[in-house]
Amino acid sequence: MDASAAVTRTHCPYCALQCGMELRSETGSNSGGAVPLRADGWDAFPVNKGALCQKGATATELLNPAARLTTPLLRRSRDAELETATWDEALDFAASRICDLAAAHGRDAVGIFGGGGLTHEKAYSLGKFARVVLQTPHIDYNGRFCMSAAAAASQRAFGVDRGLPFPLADVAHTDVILLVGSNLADTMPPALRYFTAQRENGGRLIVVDPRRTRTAEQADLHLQPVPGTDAALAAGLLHVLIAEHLVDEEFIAARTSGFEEVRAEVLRWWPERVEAVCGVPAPDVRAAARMFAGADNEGGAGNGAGAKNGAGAKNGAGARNGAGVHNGAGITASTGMVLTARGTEQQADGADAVNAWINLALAAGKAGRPYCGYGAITGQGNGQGGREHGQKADQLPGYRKITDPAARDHVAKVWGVPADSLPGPGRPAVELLAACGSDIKALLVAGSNPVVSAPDASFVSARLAALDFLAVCDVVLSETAALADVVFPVTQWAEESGTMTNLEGRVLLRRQAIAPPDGVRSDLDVLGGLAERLGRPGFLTSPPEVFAELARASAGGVADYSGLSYERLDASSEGAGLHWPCPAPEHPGTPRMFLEAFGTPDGRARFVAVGHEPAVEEPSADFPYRLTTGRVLAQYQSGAQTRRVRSLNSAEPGAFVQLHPDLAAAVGVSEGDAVRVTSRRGSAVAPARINDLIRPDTVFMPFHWAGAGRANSVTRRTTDPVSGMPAFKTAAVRVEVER
Ligand SMILES: Nc1nc2c(c(=O)[nH]1)N[C@H]1C(S)=C(S)[C@@H](COP(=O)(O)OP(=O)(O)OC[C@H]3O[C@@H](n4cnc5c(=O)[nH]c(N)nc54)[C@H](O)[C@@H]3O)O[C@H]1N2
Ligand SMILES: Nc1nc2c(c(=O)[nH]1)N[C@H]1C(S)=C(S)[C@@H](COP(=O)(O)OP(=O)(O)OC[C@H]3O[C@@H](n4cnc5c(=O)[nH]c(N)nc54)[C@H](O)[C@@H]3O)O[C@H]1N2
Ligand code: SF4
Ligand SMILES: [Mo]
Repeated sequence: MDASAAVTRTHCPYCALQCGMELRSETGSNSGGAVPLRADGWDAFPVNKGALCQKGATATELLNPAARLTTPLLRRSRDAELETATWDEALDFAASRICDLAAAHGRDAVGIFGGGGLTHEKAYSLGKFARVVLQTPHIDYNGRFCMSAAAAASQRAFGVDRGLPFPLADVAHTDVILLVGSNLADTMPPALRYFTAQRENGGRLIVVDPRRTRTAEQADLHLQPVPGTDAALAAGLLHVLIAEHLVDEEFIAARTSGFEEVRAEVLRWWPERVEAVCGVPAPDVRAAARMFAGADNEGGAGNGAGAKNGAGAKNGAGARNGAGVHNGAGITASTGMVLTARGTEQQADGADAVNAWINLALAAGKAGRPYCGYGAITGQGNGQGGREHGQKADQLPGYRKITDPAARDHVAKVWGVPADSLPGPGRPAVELLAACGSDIKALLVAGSNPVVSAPDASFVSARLAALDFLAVCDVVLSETAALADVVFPVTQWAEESGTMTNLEGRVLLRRQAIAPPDGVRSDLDVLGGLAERLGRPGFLTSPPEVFAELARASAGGVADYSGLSYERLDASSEGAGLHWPCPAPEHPGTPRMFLEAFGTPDGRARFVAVGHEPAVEEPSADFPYRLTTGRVLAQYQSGAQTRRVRSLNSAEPGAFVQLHPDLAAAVGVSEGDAVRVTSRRGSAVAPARINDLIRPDTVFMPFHWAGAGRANSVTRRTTDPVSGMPAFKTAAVRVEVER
């Protein structure tokens, strides 16, 4: 915060909603001086409009120096303990280990594992550091665990992956929303208001989740499938649309390709068969399909049939005033959205499952016009931006492909290196972690805590321990940092400036509000310091300069940021940000995409014929139930941050196993008993929470904790072949009382 300003407007350190917040000095309060700032909602910021969840409201506790690292740590030999070190010692040591290991085993023996919570400047610099300084192909990041399936599916269907191709506020004006595998009442509480408003406006909500969550409680219709069977369920809904002549033939003909293959594919998914596979009653499958098509003659958010003529007026991209409304079969004039999140995506068939849902939206004509479309609800703070500018194994800035010669030329010019010096694609996250200790000898981790959050975490911990060298940049001594040879204590969030892209593709400036504690440096300084020692001085470390270079590198790419700058983001209508693509300084940004054409070469959205056969680990006599995993409101991700915030920890102090009373009775478990959940990989133990909000054949565990309650000791490393997404959300397990 500059001395003259009493308030700094910035954004939350956690999720992809990137709620606007105002940070005020706490001087004179009874905080005891430990946390110098207080966070309040920023009323004018259009996404959260002043609301913060429990995590955002308490986020300033993360700034308490007592909770965090303030000096580099060094393990001088493999058996030694971590000791404090100077920055020069830590950087010298790391650079010499990287140098020695690359010399002995080749440049490909060094890898980087990044994070979707990092600012653009950090994520972009990690990608550049890998390709230019280390010259290794091996960089990937935790977004592979988060966004990869939806990203792959969107690219297949639309040619572009922008989580929501419309502002979140559009939800409130949409007739029917199909919300699949999202518990946003807990994971993005301030977003719930748009869904509440949608229903107040007469719209309807269908939720698909094996659990009756607080989100599902809001729904007009809740489908509770067996985990991992979403693709079959989506096929069932589409089957009903076709059987009952509810598809929008006019839209399909005008705006899409590939429907015939999909029509043939879903013929075999009649509702009774879907019921047998997914456990969703056939009448509910029919009801959901009719409701989604707007064919059950009930409700509607009052803007169907082009009534909402203002629809196009609000969007920057030359919209059509409701002209996009197709009257195909007479029913598709209603508006609708399909929104997915991790429940349907973190599956061994994650990308196919998402395409199955997109197929449904396209067939119903609910895409490419106002208040219609498919969106993925991005998770991490910069989950969207973190997947655009080169942190991904196969990617260069601007959402370019690293295998595309033109992309390589363009980016190499910006970086001032020969195009043929840029490595090719590396390995997706699960493979990268699995190669540690074999092909990969040295790894730099920034912005992730895979010891808690990676699938089959015991295996991953063993791989990390088998490395010759592990360096971790973090704010706190996470479980992963505790395994490292060098730990760099870095600045975070309100202690630095940076840019983020929220779930709507809105690029935001996260303003610095406070000076970092002594002894702490930015991730950018760590990379700059290493680059210098590795013979590449001059690596940019100032966030606005890095952003300016990123903007140039992205020019002409799918995610074109070249019209953006710190000055513009700062000034943009009181800091509300600008939506990409934004290819020129005078370009207004693009809040709504696809109204005229989709992002494919022919402008048509593609139906993707997917298999629909559930790719789950089937239960067996030894492992008769299914485990699914996810989140609770008061903890965030691996818990590295939120487990250090007092009020959050008292709200959710530890792991638990949610199970249905019937299952509890069958295995002899009572409320609060320690329950052991065991898969073919390993087991976790946590107290039972018994309620009828979950299917009787399924147990649920949140994944925020290390130790005995670590859910990822049980999950599997199987990944979706299309995207590399791990199947976090289904494992066959045994459930027992722990004695
Ligand atoms: N409090 C909190 N908020 C967060 C986070 C956090 O850790 N804590 N993390 C942020 C991040 S990075 C992300 S990615 C988002 C995630 O946000 P969400 O996707 O909303 O979160 P999850 O709890 O992982 O999963 C959502 C739901 O999927 C359901 N589910 C499980 N299996 C299946 C299935 O087979 N099919 C379907 N349809 N549903 C299934 C679960 O029961 C769960 O209720 O949240 C963001 N916000
Ligand atoms: N079983 C199961 N496992 C899951 C999931 C699930 O649903 N079920 N969800 C998956 C998903 S969607 C995600 S996104 C992952 C997330 O899991 P992780 O990748 O472990 O994410 P975080 O816990 O957010 O870790 C971020 C780390 O970066 C640190 N950090 C914060 N700011 C900075 C910074 O500016 N610089 C640096 N260097 N570090 C910083 C934090 O202190 C923390 O240690 O978990 C995945 N794992
Ligand atoms: S919803 Fe997300 S961005 Fe908003 S306050 Fe909560 S954690 Fe922060
Ligand atoms: Mo995520």
